[in-house]
Amino acid sequence: MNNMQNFFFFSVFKSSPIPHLLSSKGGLKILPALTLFLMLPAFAMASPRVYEIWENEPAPNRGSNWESTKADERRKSYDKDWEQWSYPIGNGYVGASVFGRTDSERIQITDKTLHNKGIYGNGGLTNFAEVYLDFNHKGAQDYRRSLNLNEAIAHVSYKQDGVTYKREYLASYPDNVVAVRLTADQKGALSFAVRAEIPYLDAKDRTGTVTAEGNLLTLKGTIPHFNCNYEGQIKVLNEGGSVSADAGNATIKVEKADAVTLLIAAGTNYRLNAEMFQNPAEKKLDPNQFPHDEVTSRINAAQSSGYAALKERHLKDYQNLFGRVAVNLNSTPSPDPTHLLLEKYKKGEANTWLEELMFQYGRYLLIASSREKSLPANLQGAWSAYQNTPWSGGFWHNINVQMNYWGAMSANLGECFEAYNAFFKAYLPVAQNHAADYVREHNKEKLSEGGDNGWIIGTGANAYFIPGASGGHSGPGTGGFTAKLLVDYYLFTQDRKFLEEVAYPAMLSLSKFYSKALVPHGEFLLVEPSASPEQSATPEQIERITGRPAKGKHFTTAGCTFDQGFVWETFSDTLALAEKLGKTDPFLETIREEMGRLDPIQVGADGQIKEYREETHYSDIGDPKHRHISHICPLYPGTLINPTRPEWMRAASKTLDLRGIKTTGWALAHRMNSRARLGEGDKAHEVYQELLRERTLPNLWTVHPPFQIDANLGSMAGVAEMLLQSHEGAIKLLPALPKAWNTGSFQGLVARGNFVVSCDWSEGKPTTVSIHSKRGGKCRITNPGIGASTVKDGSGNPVKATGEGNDLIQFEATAGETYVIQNSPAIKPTNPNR
Ligand code: FUC
Repeated sequence: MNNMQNFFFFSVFKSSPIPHLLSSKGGLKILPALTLFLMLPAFAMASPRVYEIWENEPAPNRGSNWESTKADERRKSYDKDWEQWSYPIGNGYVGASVFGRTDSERIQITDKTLHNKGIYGNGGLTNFAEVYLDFNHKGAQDYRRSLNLNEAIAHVSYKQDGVTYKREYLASYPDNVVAVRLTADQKGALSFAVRAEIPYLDAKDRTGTVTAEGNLLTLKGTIPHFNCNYEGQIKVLNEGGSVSADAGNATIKVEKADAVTLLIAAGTNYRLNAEMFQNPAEKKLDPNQFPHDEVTSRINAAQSSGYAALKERHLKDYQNLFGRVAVNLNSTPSPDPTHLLLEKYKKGEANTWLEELMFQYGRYLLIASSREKSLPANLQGAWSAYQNTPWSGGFWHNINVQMNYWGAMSANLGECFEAYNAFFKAYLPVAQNHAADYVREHNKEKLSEGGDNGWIIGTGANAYFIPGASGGHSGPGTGGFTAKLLVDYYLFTQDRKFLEEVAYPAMLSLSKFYSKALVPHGEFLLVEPSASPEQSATPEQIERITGRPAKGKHFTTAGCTFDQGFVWETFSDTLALAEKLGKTDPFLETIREEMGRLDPIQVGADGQIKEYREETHYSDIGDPKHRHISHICPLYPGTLINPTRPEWMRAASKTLDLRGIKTTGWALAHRMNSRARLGEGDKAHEVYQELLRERTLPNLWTVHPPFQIDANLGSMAGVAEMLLQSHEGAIKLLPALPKAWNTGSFQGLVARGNFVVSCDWSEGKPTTVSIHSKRGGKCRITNPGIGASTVKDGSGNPVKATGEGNDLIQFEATAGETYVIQNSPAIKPTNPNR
């Protein structure tokens, strides 16, 4: 046991809530060592390992270049240094990118609500501000910068002229400010200037001024497209020395201070509500509303708290979320700076430390970009240095935004989903109008004038706009894709109020829409028009299949697997939730009958899951290596393709083989989760390796390219999915464990039913399993050979458990209780193919 493990062992033991484990002297009662070991993971609430991204150099800042990426032909200004090297911190509302420079530090600020017209004309995220700290320190020694994931604090330290300078940066959620603390080991050593820039003013789609007065820099202005008034304040608080404003240069000068705290707050007049989506551009925001008072009061409150209290509140808030999950893939922390760690990995060096770090980074990024009362994590999370953020920095509903939340529940960050939940509630009235418009256009006789036509959301949404399912490149399956998040949120949390007030009404209503979107084709009911997201077909392919000239590069048809699959998932989920609530709406019988006529999954001549009903051989229509694998959605995040239909599982696996892994970041994350669902641990791991090798930057952001947060968050979900699954009515331990993770442990992953699960394993076999029930109810666990195990509660009392064959054990759990599953010697590796 190394020191760290030792520390962990004892700190866990000391905080053990089980009195009987301690003798009167506070020592151990003599218990069989094995039993003690078996019990540990259940009580490990904090991550014992320090996860850091770090470098020995500041981030370069060489400006941006105009170029296009392969994925997007439009030339854009790419700030590669920002994208590759800066470190992101965030509190859901704002993101800040820290460069850690010693000459002129750059801190780039994004506010998720600040939008201009955007590249599609309906709104787009834009850079809020650039903050600079001019130190003019050149030739610094012993330089180190890092992003500590256990604390969500970025650090910089170095020596200059014999003085050691230190900075720490945090984005506090409870106080909604970014705080930077600067210290030196000699009194009076801190002299620097603080200035700020409103970016892209020369593009003339924005007004703004920066002023300096006393110790306060203020940035304010408007982006006229939505009348978005914004304000940023930067307060410079010195200890020792002096602070003064140079109004002419809009700069604050710090001279000879001992320590300085900078407080940065940003705000706009944006408010998330239904009108935001209902009103035309010029009526979305009140031009006479200014964020000044609110930003001022946040800054003032933070100032009166003082840095120590701010930091304490930040740590308490953040660690409550982050510290819930620990994963150890039998790794050794790397001594290398992150870019080197990544380089070695790219060259083929196995390193489960990086795989673990990346998983925890995903959890970090979700916490930093999606909190209650803020907007959901957008395509770039909460970070954009651009005037026009790629793909408008929006919420893309044909996979990307859903992927952001795939792992929220399983990685024990359910609270982060609140942001999407609020967004959903706000856009619902417009989504209802979209549904009526769709039915009016495509299946008029089914329209209920003034009645309930359900709701639908199309692909490219943002903070001010949601599109309908207008056909084109993605079919209305986008709605079911979205709704899966609501269903899963309920299944994981078992929150009855959410079920009654949000999930069930949403599913019933979406089912109503789908029922109206289905068109009879012989004995079947098919979504029409229907399109498999973004798949592109050649004119020859389209003409051959339809006998008509192609109208564009996308194939619009009836009943592609993506749409049929999500209609099936929606109907099936609606019926399941209705049963939970004892609902007897006659419409439920309608969808039960319609479900039988969907024929969603078809296997083609090459043993593939067909993407289109018209297809015989794989890729008769469409790009054979396309990034989207929308016809695999019934496997993940859907549940229709499951082990009760082994021929479909085989076909899904074959399809993934054919599609390959030479693809974009998020597309790899979807493949990884899909492989996990198939129980193909090694293949899931291979995809994860590809993501790390080919689509990961030195700051561990993932790229399409360009940078998108979805693959960070989607691969985080993928790791959790490899270690624990619960979508088949039972908790499945280590369902897709690759050989590379032969031994390891996790604590705190969550299974549907709100069971918090911890597991140690060795040689691929679970050796220790503990389950904490948050809601009570039946707990079912499946693993080869687990049937003969015994179950004990937190006080060591045996619990009545029944096995069902060799591979399943179940017991009635009490809310708040922790159970330990003691392995039968018969237990086997979960994945026989390993
Ligand atoms: C979907 C994807 C693209 C890109 C965009 C933001 O439309 O097909 O690859 O990720 O979202």
